[in-house]
Amino acid sequence: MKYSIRMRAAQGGPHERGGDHISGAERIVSESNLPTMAEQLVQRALHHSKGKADFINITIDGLADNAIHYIKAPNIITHEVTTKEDGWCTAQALLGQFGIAPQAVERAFVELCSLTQSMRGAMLIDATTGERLDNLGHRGVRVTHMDMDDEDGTIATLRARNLSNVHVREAVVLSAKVLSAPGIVGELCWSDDPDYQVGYVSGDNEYHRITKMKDLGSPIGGRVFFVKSVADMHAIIEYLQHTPVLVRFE
Ligand code: WAQ
Ligand code: MG
Repeated sequence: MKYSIRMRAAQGGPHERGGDHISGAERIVSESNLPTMAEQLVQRALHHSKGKADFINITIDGLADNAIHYIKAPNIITHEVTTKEDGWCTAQALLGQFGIAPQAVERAFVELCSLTQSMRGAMLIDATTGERLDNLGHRGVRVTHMDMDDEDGTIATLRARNLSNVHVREAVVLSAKVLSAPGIVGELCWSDDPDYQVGYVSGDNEYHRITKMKDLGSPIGGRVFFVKSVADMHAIIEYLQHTPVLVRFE
């Protein structure tokens, strides 16, 4: 049996009482690795560029072996851009290639750019009409129960491609799960970490890193998942939140 272990941290009290989100992370590990992992996640909550957490929640739940889905990581491609504006143009063109309608792409950028604080999860936007489909406001839909299948192998594979930071690993795992959800055709993301400007778009089993998607120093990030008009929203949200997924890198 494996365990899902998840951390969320906030400042100014718990998220549900209006605290500001500082950091969140999760892993899927064996029983023997649980104590070490709990410590690592607490350390991470306490040392974050967004500030000092005064609320930290750790949740652990057991996963039946036969409940775990194994999926492949998308191909990773990096686009070097010199300005945020170039980054947005690159992102918009790629999302168009994934079959997302211009008004949906437009809506996603408008929504992300009008945030005055970071979301904790993602907005679901109709890939044809651009309509926002979840009604979860600032919380959005949080994807959980995911990790790399083979940590050492994954780190080595990514490092060989000069992709050694934790942002990349976590974002590729999340995007792999999102792209494997029934009815999701693509994603747009940039980080809420003030010192991290890289963002990405994904679709067609590809993960396109774009080196500048926001201004340095901005603590506001977010994600949009683009959903086919005919999709079953309940099934998508259930999968994103509860189906345990391990991602294999090749
Ligand atoms: N489920 C749904 N949305 C999430 C989740 C999640 N588990 N985690 C984060 N988000 C949303 C939330 O709105 C955050 O504000 C936003 O994404 C950014 O989260 O170099 O670091 O963890 O290839 O700050 C992408 C590029 C980095 C990596 C993304 O996101 C690379 C990043 P962060
Ligand atoms: Mg962050």
